[in-house]
Amino acid sequence: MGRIFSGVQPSGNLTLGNYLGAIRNWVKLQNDHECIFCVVDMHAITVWQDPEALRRATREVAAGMLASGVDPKKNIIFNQSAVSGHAELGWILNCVSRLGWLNRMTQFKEKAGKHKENASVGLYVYPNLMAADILLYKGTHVPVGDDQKQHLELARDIAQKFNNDFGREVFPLPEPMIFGSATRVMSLRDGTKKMSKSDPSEYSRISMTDDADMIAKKVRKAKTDPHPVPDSVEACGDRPEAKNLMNIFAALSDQELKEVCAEYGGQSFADFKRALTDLAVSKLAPISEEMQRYMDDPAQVDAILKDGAERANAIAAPVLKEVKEVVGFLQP
Ligand code: AQP
Repeated sequence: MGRIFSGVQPSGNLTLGNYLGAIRNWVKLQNDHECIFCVVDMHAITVWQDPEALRRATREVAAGMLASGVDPKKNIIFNQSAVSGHAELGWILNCVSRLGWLNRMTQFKEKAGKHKENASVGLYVYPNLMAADILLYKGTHVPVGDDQKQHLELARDIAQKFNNDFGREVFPLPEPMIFGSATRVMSLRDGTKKMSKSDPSEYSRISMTDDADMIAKKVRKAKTDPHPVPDSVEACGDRPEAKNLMNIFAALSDQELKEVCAEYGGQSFADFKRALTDLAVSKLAPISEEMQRYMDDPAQVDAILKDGAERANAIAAPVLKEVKEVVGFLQP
């Protein structure tokens, strides 16, 4: 099996969505794959980040990975801006990617909102930088939540066009790896919207740093409907908030949604929410305690990121050299 690349933006506190949709799967992958896991700080600044908050969030995301069980010896863990090849290849790929392709990206439309002319150019070309992140390491597999599938398809288009334009098979076409039922965790306030770090409502998400009381409060306040817990997957159909809570339960307990429906179907949501709170606290509290331990020792986190950046750069440098050669850049 080839090489895996994946990343998380330090754009706020890690959420349960980041954990279930990404980081938890990385822990499973690390035993039999070569993995590069990146805190993508250059992506984070496509929208405004307070510099001090960015530094803190970068360490916190790294701490979240480490506390979840991502092993910095088996894998490479680093922050994107520490390897300049991301920016260099990003520029080259800006010149390969097409405006028409970027215009189809739904995430830009969602994130830029109504006033597109006020969005940063970086936000618009973000998918090109994401392609560079993967291709800089000739990554072959990318574990992503299904919200990132469109960007990954674009990365494949860019890789293919580069190879065609220059008549050389420089880049492999990276494949998505999509995992189980909770690949898309939805907002606790609106079951049709993704749970996000940057959602203005704190009650829309469970953060990986939330303590037991906060988790209980957020689950209690989570939106549901007046009906009892659905007793089958079909009965979840047009009940997005109910389905989301049950999907979260299923993912946290490593069960199928249908098993959760069979166990809790017909009960009140008040009872189900109590069970969900207990489960979420039992799974997340040890991680948040370990995260805190790392956050209390920033020098340790920085040393892990520095070591990771050196190892990442050792893989990236020859790839970038090859790309520059193929493109026709003189290299002193
Ligand atoms: N709600 C989610 N459900 C499942 N997976 C999710 N991911 C994010 N949210 C969910 C997955 O986490 C990885 C890292 O995501 P990211 O930080 O690079 O960017 P994002 O997808 O834009 O995450 P957020 O939390 O929504 O950040 P903001 O608010 O800054 O935009 C990805 O693999 C993603 O699929």
